Amino acid sequence: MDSPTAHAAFDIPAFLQTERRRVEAALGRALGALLPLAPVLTRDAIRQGVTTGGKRLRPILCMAAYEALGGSPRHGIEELAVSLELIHAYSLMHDDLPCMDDAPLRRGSPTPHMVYGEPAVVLGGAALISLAHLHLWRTSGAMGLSDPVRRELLRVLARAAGAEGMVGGQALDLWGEGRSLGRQELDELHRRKTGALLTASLELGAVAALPALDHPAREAMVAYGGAIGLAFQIADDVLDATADAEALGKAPSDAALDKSTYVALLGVEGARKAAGHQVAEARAALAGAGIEAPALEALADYVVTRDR
Ligand code: GRG
Repeated sequence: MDSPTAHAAFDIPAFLQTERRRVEAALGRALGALLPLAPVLTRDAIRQGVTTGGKRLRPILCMAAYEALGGSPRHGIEELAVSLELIHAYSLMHDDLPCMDDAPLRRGSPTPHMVYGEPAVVLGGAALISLAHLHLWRTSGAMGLSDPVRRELLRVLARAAGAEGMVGGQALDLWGEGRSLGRQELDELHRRKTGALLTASLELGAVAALPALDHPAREAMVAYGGAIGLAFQIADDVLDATADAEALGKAPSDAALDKSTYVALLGVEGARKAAGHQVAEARAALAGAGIEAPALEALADYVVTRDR
């Protein structure tokens, strides 16, 4: 999908490659510390869910927000940021279960329950939720953040992952199967299911970097996150409708699951335009707060131009 605002000066492929390496290294360290705390039955499933592929977008956004707001890359933000990836990994492990989307394939590989069985994935996913929060608590302490800031970080992650956010969105998603949802209902579903954790990624970076919890730059990051969250989902629907399972590395499609999508509602071109509109809103949120962040601007474009 071409973005009218594509950022020629910023080398997004090189940036993503460097940042992914940073995230993968921190994920390896996190798993080294956390896997011994998980039941033996769940360890292989957790390892597969966390380490097999993935764009690592949520930690990358968190690190980019932190650094855009003056946080130093030397302070270990990537250790904290992988808490988001642990929650994301659990959500995909559970999302693929037979009682949810019943998906055999993700990221080009058989899903963890196909390899290790449902009990390992149900329990491993559940273990990841608390391990992610424990990891956030430990890493924010190691960064030297104050206790009020650390509590706020935990609150942001817990709210985004839970009933008000991703789990609530997933419930709306299941309820919506076989129903024809309108634009407002679809936006609400995806603000929660996909958008809440993406927004929390920006917010965690902002809270960790800023000198005050009520700093206006935090609101700008939340607005940017909300806009790219919707853009991400609209782009996902376009990819789902226009690329095949092999290219995407996942199955089944939204159509096979009888889900409402932005493409069904707006058509492919209408959905592309709507995604572009959200990207413009995301950029406006940064500009309105005077935040200069070439990486975040380029990431907003990447969200709608990615091919998987
Ligand atoms: C407790 C059973 C139970 C469920 C918990 C499963 C769940 C609630 C929520 C899942 C919601 C969900 C799957 C959200 C993610 C939506 C999404 C667009 C995922 C794909 O994200 P990418 O493209 O994935 O960033 P990669 O593979 O790059 O990591």
